[in-house]
Amino acid sequence: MYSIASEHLRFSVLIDGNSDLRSDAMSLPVSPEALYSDDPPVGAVTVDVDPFCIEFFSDPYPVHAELRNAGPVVWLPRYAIAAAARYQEVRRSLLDWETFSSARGVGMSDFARHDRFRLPSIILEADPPQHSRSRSALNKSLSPAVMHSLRAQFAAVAAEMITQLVDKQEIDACTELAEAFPLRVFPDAIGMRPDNRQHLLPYGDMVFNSFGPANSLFKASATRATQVFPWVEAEALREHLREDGFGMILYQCADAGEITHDEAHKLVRALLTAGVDTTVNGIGASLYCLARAPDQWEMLRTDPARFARPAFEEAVRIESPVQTFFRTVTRDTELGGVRLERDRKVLLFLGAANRDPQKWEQPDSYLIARRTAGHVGFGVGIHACVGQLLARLEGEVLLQALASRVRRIEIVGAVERRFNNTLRGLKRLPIRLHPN
Ligand code: 8QM
Repeated sequence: MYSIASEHLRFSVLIDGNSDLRSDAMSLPVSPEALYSDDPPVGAVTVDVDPFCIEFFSDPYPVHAELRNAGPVVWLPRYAIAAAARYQEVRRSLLDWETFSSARGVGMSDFARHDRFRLPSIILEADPPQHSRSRSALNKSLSPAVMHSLRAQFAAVAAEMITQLVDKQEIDACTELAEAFPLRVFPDAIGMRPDNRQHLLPYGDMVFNSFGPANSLFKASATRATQVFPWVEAEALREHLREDGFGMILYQCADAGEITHDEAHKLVRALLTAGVDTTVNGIGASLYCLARAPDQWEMLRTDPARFARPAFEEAVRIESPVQTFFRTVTRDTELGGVRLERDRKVLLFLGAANRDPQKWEQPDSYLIARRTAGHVGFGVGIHACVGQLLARLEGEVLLQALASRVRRIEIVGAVERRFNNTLRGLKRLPIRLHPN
């Protein structure tokens, strides 16, 4: 057992031994990884794969197909957990928040049975009515009007960055573009102080790992990043935010009595947690897709103002930077004809749903002119990404700046993947930028 050195974290992290987890699972059949003692739902086909290991992350698509083909609900014996990988069932569970609750955590562990890794988020890990209050405050801070006010500044930063990188010619698109751009514009827009922003990335890496099992990926990122917990909490304080940032809008909602000041602080923390790694991997996915699809790059270049946004959206569909989330079943129900009893966790494969051939034509092709409506890369229903307008704005202005100045992007070295229990993306993408 490993405890995080932060007074804000009252819960211990289950890193070694998992003794607590084991204690309520004593009678268990199952593998050492399993948190649960549940039996498979009747009618769920067993698929003995590990969707949280490096081998899977390196090429998840054959396994996604196996999971979709096996049935509407499958059973993963290694974790003793039910899962859905087809578009229809993923979408249905996301839409039915009353039956498929978020309040017991959207990771593998169930807040009602296991220790928590961090203080629960009052937006991600909440149901109505708490969720509704948090959500309406966040909606104000991330409103279309606020997004409109950010566009010119984002576009100016994108243009400046691309101009510098074009001069350099050979760059790592991951660190120098996909990470650098969000790390600059997003904390600026929130109104965060300039120092130490690079800590947001290992922090996010740890939180997104924590939604999976307590495997070696999670342990490694937790060891690296635990010290940043108190730092993130401090950054989210009102006295550390600029008056003109959108983080302050949450404190203004508190002044107006819509939420408490403590909730405002927690929601700024949520923005800092959810807003960086996600857009980094969305932009990274766009660059990776465009670098491998010269015809799509050419189409983007014919009209960057028109195609930049759809090019980003299609990358979110096909790469699905957030690959999975869990829900907890609150009442006996049925999913795709399979009975699910209350208190079960269900693993939802957003990434597999976004490539389900029952829903998508040429699901594995990156096609920027396709209709992407209905993809679940940002989720759907009451928990659908509240920052999606901001994510799209970042993706759009960056791709537009790139496609306006660059004739060709060429991969010039070994591409390396970054492995995370929830996020899909790269660590290294060496490219040459051929200027117009
Ligand atoms: C994921 O802390 C939070 O509220 C939070 C953390 C991660 C996310 C969302 C919210 C979905 C992007």
